[in-house]
Amino acid sequence: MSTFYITTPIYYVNDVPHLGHAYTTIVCDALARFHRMRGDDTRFLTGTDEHGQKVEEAATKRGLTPTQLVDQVAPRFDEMWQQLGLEGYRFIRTTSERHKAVVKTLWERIRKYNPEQLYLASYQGWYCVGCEAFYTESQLEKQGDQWCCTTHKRPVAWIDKERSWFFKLTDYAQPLLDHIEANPDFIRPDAYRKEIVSFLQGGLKDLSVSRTSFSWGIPVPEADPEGGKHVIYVWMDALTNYLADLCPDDGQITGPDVERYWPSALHVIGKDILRFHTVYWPAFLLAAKLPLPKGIFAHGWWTVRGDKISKSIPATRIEPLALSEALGAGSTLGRAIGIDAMRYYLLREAPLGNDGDFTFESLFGRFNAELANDLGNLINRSLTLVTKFADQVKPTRDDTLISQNSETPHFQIEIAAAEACRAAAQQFEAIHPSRALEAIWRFIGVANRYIDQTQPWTMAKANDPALPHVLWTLQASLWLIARLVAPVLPTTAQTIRSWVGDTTPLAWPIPTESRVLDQAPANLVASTPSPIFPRLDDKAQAAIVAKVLPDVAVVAAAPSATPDAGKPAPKPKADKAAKTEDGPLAPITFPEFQKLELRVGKVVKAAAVPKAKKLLHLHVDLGEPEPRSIVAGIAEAYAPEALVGKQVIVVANLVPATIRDIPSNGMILAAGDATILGLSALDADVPPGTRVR
Ligand code: ME8
Repeated sequence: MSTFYITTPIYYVNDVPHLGHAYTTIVCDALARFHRMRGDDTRFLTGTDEHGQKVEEAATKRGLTPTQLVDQVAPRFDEMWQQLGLEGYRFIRTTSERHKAVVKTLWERIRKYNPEQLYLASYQGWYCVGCEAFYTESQLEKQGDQWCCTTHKRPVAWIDKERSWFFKLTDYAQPLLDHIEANPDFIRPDAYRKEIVSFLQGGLKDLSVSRTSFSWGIPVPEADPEGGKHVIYVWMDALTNYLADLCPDDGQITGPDVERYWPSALHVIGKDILRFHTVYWPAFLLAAKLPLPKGIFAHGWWTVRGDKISKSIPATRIEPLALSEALGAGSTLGRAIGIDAMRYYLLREAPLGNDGDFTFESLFGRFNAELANDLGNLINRSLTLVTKFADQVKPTRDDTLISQNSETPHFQIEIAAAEACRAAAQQFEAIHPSRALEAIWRFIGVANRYIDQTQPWTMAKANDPALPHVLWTLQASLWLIARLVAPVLPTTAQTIRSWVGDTTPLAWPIPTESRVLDQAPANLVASTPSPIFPRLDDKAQAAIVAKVLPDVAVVAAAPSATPDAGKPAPKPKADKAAKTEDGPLAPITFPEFQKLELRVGKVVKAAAVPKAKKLLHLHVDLGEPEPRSIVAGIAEAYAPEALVGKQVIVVANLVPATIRDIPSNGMILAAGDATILGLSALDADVPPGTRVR
């Protein structure tokens, strides 16, 4: 039995998960499911990255301690993976004792094998808190007079001579180049291998691996003679998770799970964190005399209208549960089917490694063409035919029909089935799920054509003796398709299996020569299906858009004709805007605007409202004799103490109200919802009461 160990990046807990995080995790889940079906001893790890400046700052911003923040947000990731039905994953948190112990061991091993690999000096240079990374100016871009990070498009911070431990990364350029040359699959896809090779050929600089300007991290396990209090650089800490989950509780990097799984480790990551995984991580491992993982596979980014889906751009924040809920709304199987549809779209639309632009038109195009039409109709037609004739005809395989003539549809579908099993397995193994799906859909196309060619309803009228074989083939094809789609569409697979009465263990079928359908159990019993992927009409599409991205103005119209599988989805009809509450409103005149009395306020007091999770009771100075009492629904995003002293903009002439027995005389302007909420900000200290025009 082979082993297969697959990991996702561990995600920062400065915010809750979005579709980008779900993407990597779903890719790994699909690959893990495939390997389990192949009988491999499979381990699948994900988790959360909880230390570092970024998380510390996010906590401060919300008026929380880092521990409070990470304990609040880390479970949201685990819960999301459970709600998305991810199978058999392990979840690691970098604040766990075992992880911390393993990081300490890694540091000590690096020191032990060559003490000079870690030395004290001082760091000066640019730092992007978003990436938690040090940059030279050549790696940044200039916006106005500020250096900005190319990923976050935000100004980087200058670190001025911070005392730091350095890792002698310089020594590892050549060993890494040698390893990459000897193991061409170490970095995939090939474009990323080439990028890293040229980066290494340019030479490396030693890397600062500790920070002293904040404390939220794992302490360096040895004293600084000058008394500096160092925490280990968050990337050295985070990368170690992949090993830590295999180690025993005492933190030693050894033991049965390390030996069993580490040699097969495959890190699936986004292209944003390629350098950390393919340069720093293997260099730390080489320095600690530990074996390297088997490989790193980097995928591209999902964007929405060209912007990377990210925490910082609210208009791109697609919430995976909302998306799957909305997609499954028309099916009797509900969200579970919506999850399958989302998985299918993510894995099919963009070949792994490439970027993908999320558009509703392509999502709805694929849903209607490939799930509702190709797959849904095949299931429906096949089962309806088999059950319709069940009283007169027992589906029975007839080998003679296959061997007689290689031109017959009976022969062709046998060949196509075996080919689909082989090709899909090969593509899943090579980490090309989109190509695996293409191969499976080719077979679905053949199976649909088989019905058109054989016309079982005509055969029945003519009492054709080949009818039992045709019905058997339809049933066996569904048995096979359930298995082939199972890694990507687990609920669909389970549903098909129950409809054909397949109770045998879910294993990946291995063809013998050019036959595989003959492995279908003899005792399958078909039952009547219900529509698994009902087509999304105009109304359903508009409802999905409104639920998922109310801010997106340009929305797909229903494709007027169903596109064929593989062909690009149709273009949307021009600018058909979703009419949602948040959509554009009718224009107003200037006098109408002037009726709004917007004023600058300063929060002087803030307190929770008893038994109201979302509400805070604020006292806001508007330059009037007494501060105003205002009740605001911002408690999920702000701790009361974080608000005192903040400038806000208040709608001062809102009709007074009483909320939970508290007078509320005005409204605070804010953008977003509980997960990311910003109060309207002023970039200068303006006296309370000043009118905003
Ligand atoms: O980088 N498209 O965490 P993170 C595709 N903690 N994938 C996306 C994506 C998008 N728009 N946005 C995010 C970190 N991802 C570190 C990792 S590992 C030792 C430490 C996915 O929360 C993608 O896998 O910023 C990316 O690499 C990861 O989320 C970044 O997550």
